[in-house]
Amino acid sequence: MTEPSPKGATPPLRGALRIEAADLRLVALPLVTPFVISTGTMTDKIFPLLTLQANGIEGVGEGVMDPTPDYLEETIPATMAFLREVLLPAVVGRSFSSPAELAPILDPWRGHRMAKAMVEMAFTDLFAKSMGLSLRDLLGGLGSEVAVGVSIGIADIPTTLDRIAVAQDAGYRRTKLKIKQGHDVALLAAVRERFPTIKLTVDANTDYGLVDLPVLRAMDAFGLDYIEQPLAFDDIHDHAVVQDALATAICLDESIRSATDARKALVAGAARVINIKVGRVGGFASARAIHDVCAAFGVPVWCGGMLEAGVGRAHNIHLATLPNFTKPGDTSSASRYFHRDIIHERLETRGGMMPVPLNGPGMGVTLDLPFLKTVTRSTESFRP
Ligand code: OSB
Ligand code: MG
Repeated sequence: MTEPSPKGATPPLRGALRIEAADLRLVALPLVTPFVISTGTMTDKIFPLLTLQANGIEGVGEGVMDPTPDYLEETIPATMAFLREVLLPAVVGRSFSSPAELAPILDPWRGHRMAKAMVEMAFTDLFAKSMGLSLRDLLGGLGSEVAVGVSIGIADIPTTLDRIAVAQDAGYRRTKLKIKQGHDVALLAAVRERFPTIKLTVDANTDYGLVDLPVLRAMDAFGLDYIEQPLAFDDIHDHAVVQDALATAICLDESIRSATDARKALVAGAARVINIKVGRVGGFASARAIHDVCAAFGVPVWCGGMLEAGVGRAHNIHLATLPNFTKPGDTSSASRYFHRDIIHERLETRGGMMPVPLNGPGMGVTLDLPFLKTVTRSTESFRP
């Protein structure tokens, strides 16, 4: 650090973090209950986990892509190849003095926001740790807990009613029901009969089209807080047509991957609520920019989830401390998903509130390495 630099060369930046190593793991955790949405069923949570090391500190990022392109286009095999062949060779051995300095490495490539998010989240965690700050404080969030609800997968009506009762007893602040064609209006009628006043939303994960406008309009009768992503993942225009025809707010999830997407959607009137997932949108900087665009439009946001294990769950909770996260998020107790998590800390709600993990700087949770080893399918190490 203190050696004189050769004439003309840029001296190392003060406080720059030189990435000495990266480890890319593929991890599989069985789910407590299979999770069914309109596009398919998940029985195991399979995810890539990236660690970056610098100055004896480690930052971690968890990927949210699925094995197959069913939620969005990105997949685990494509992510692993992109990280292995392109992003990690460009990051390992290089120095960065802030997360913003990753932009020249990440931004030129098209798409792959979930893969880019892994690098950005791992480095942001590392950077926050190097500054002795929690992710919450680095981001400028407030408070020591965030309000959360549950996302309930598709099941028959009696099973769904039982699951809602369990979530109500646990104090969750909102119930989101996964719906699909033919599993919508009758379900909502039964739920409203038993739970007339609970805060209720639905998520179609893109199962409907403009031709289904009569079904979507029928949902106006159930006092939903919003209808999440009824139409295609890559369609903002038709969501504006539907939003115009409905009393209920539309919330976009899959369709929003950047602040530009959010601006276009809000200018077009395609949504009145936006779901932000840090792992979907390319990392914290993008999540924050979407948050800010929505705030400028007076549009509330909430923090979604992808059944994340402890690392991704912790990142989501820190993000949700930003002030325009005014609706309950999906980041419910880890024990609803997993028998055992990959971190030492237990991310559990109390009365519908999730405590922000502040057990140390950065993401505030620590990897349970012996357990992680038992659920790791492969590990690849990158050195300069
Ligand atoms: O659309 O929000 C979604 C899970 C997997 C894929 C997509 C979605 C979801 C959820 C679960 O709704 C949210 C969670 O509990 O983490
Ligand atoms: Mg969704």
